[in-house]
Amino acid sequence: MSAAGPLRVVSWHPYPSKPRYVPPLGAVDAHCHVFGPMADFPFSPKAKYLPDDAGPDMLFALRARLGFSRSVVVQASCHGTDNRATLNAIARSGDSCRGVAVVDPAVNVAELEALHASGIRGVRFNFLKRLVGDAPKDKFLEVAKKIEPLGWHVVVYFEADILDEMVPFLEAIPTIVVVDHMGRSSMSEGPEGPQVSAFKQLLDEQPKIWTKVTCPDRLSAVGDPWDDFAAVVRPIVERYPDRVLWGTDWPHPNMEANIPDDGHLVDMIPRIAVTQDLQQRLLVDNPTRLYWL
Ligand code: 0GY
Repeated sequence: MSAAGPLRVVSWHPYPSKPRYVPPLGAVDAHCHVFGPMADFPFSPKAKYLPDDAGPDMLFALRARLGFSRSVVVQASCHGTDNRATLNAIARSGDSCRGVAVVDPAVNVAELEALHASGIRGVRFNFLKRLVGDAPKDKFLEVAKKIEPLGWHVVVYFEADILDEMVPFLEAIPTIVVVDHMGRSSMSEGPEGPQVSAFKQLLDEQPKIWTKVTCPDRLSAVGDPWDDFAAVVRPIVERYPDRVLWGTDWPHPNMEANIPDDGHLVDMIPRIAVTQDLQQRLLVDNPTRLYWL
């Protein structure tokens, strides 16, 4: 704690490089966040980390530098169930953003309809103990049933060690389910490693499950240029070309070390989606289907 209050952490690269890879027209960054600004949108008293402000102006400037035209803002755990910072980013984007909210399980239909009118198209269920206090599966399933009539989907964030216990829960969700960061499967074990194989089995068994092929910075054991990530993720994109999304994860919550250069993240795209057709599906067709139709 400093004289000015608790330390607020900067988790993003100050000068991201301009990527060499140029995304197709209409490319979507389907996983990013905004933090505050805190003066307008205070963080949750239950937040497990206190980031510096990273608001919509910064997001839009980075997006333009990286060659993307649309973004999906995913409500970060530090804002709890108060979605105003996410809604502010969407409102200021001129229809170029959609959002994924975190809601109280007691949310009612009128509140969900208001979120829909503001650009929300999904809810996120977070199972990471270091980010949230509890993750009540029964309550989450009630929420999933409430959002189904709106045509929304569910985004789920969990780590590979609880995949087995997640399977029946994921099966019970009546909507499309998008798993963040491939369920944080280990990249160091290679494309046929036990965690990646178990995750692919889940995708084979449940065709409603999509995944975000994101976060080499979080998942790689070898660091930038993240060769282990490229080796594992390319076969996933090729096997499930219509069920994958890509995103920067900017402003990279909790990345105090190994903060990625966002330009390098974009340069990973042609290594995991090696044809123009795969890139078009990953960056344009799939996210457009989920968020803009
Ligand atoms: C991510 C990953 C993380 C954090 C959050 O909501 C969040 O705070 O999602 C993380 O710390 O792994 O997807 O942004």
